[in-house]
Amino acid sequence: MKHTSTTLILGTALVAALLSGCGRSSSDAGAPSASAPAAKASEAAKPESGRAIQFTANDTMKFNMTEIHASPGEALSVTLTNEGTTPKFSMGHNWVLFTADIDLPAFVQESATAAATDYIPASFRPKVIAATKLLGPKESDTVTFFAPKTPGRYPFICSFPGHMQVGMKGELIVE
Ligand SMILES: [Cu+2]
Repeated sequence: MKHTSTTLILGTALVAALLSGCGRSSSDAGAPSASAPAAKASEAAKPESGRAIQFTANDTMKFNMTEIHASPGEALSVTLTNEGTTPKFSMGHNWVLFTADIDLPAFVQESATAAATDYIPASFRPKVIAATKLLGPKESDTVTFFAPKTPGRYPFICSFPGHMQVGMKGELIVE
């Protein structure tokens, strides 16, 4: 598992690709997965583009913003970039936005064992408005969605185990 500095970035990307490939093929090879169709069914219609919002995360386990604002039903395009250097298996980050009625303590408890689905348990998918992929170092992902039509405060977190508890959380305020 040692890389020279010249091959570190390529190696990390390769490992990430292999890991995600393994995850996919092992779930495909096993019993028919209930989570994939369920996740699709719960996804609402998506806009083709939206107002760009740039999030960053790093090895200090902080988002660059803990509060964002939107108007009801506004199309948003949220990008998360992991600027850290620690490998994904020990320091992955994602950005997960929930409905206002999410039971976060229950989510945190269940998500800790949901590594195979990027720490988003299938049972909580109906409460997820939008979520990026789980990102390793120097990776980036964009998710485009409509803000809720109902004004209110919608929590977002990083669902990697332990990260919400140390501050990787915030709110989308729809007003
Ligand atoms: Cu994180």
